[in-house]
Amino acid sequence: VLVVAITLGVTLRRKPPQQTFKETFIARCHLAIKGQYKGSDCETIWSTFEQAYVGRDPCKIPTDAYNPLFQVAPITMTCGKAMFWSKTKDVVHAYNENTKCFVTMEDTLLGSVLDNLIWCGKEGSNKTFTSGCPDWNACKDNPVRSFWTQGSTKFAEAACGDATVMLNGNIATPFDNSSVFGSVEVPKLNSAKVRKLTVVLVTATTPVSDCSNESLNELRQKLDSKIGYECKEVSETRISECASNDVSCTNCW
Ligand code: N1C
Repeated sequence: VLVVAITLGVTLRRKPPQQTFKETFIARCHLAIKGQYKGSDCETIWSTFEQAYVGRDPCKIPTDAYNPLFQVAPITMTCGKAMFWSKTKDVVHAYNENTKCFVTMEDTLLGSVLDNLIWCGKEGSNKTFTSGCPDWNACKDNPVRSFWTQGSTKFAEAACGDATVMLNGNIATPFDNSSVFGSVEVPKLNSAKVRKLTVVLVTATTPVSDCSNESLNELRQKLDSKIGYECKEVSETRISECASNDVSCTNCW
């Protein structure tokens, strides 16, 4: 009786099987392909992705390891629609999900598949791990950081026409030189393709910084001098109004 009771107890307490990393990857990939990327094959994308990091020291994955991946699932872009962000992810995605006015890295196939995920490999194993992986800053060449660095490089290189970035006006330094936006994307904006960068400085009721903030001067200096620059302070309230009502893409700010 005791053995039966224990066995039953253990069985009942066992958690339902979790979706594996691969299953999440494939499921999200199918969703993305349904939306817009017809023709891509999720199994091919998965195996190309995996080859970048499986069986390798998770601190020795250079950005180039993902080049084959970006070849099978390239970043595509509509001119005038690129939206960059830094420390404003939630606002940006809440706004874009409703309005579809802009395209962010997470709207690309690979960006939507890998958003909020963590992965790495291990030497001597052919598995994908989702815990025990190096943190963003633990080592530069980790699988997650190298993916976003390479993806953001390609996303910024693809930008054309007018580009927009949402920065956070509720912090003292809205432009952070060491962020992905500051260190990877800004240097890749090419004046042959990008006409202007508009900073939308998103502010709460009592803003901490405005368009005259010193860090935004740094941004201007870092930007190719032939690219135009404009900064607008826009309240969070206004942005959610634009997201919920019929405010046209060109009329929110
Ligand atoms: O370092 P950040 O922001 O400036 O990076 C944001 C910037 C965006 O413009 C994106 O194009 O770089 C791109 N990007 C992503 O798309 C992305 N999705 C998820 C960079 N990082 C991304 N992540 C994760 O968010 C990643 O794990 C990294 O650590 C954060 C970056 O957030 P941030 O500092 O607000």
